[in-house]
Amino acid sequence: MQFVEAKGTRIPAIGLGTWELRGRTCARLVEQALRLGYRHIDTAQAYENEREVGEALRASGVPRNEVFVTTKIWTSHFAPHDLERSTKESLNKLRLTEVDLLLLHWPNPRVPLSETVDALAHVRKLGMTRHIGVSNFTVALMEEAIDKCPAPLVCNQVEYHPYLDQTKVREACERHEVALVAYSPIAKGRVRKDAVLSEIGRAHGKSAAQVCLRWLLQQNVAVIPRTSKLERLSENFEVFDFELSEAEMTAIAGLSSRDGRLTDSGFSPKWD
Ligand code: 1BO
Repeated sequence: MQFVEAKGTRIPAIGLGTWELRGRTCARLVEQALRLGYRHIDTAQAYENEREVGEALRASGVPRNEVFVTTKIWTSHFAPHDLERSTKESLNKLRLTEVDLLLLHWPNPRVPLSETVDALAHVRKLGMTRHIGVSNFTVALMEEAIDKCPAPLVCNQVEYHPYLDQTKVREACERHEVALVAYSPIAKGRVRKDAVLSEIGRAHGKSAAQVCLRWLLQQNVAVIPRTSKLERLSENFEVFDFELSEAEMTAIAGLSSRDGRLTDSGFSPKWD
């Protein structure tokens, strides 16, 4: 297993994303992923599947201390007491005493960031999570959070794939020793039909999706591809036995475009 390291924290470089997976489908995929060797599962309060993730974790038989579990607090729970209460609720649903990483899911300008990061550091101190971080934070917001948080922030989880240039966020993460975790790393399946990725894949005996994941891993980015198909779990995991050349890395970076972002909303910050 390869890891992405940040401030002494080791995050398994590949995990299973569970956004939009619900009920039995979610539980089946998480359990199977763990049986296949995945050791990093990503969930969130907003995904409404923490209960199923916890069930799958227990059903897999994989010891708890071998799996890196991330969950995220939704923005409506950012006021200090809410944050602690909703973290307890997440742990109850997961039936865990602590998670490995607890993230603020999106920035919320309606609650002062200093209060929210104080509360986040507090639940870490209480032992509800081993590590803390943020998600969907721009460089400026991430730097503000780092500045105001009394405990180390180890991760910024953002959308990242070849169609979306995230150089600024990636470089800021490097500067601050924050792990970048990429969600939607295969652009919700769009990379599968990409001519450039497919051609590079042919040279390595790999699929376009595997090339795309490899491209991220070679930038020291952790990836959490989501799939609803069992057969894709192993495909996404088999990305550690080949290496992209400098020229291939550059060709893939050239696929980004101004309208490459797939996840946006009325409450998004002004992106970098
Ligand atoms: C709104 C969910 C984005 C990915 O976590």
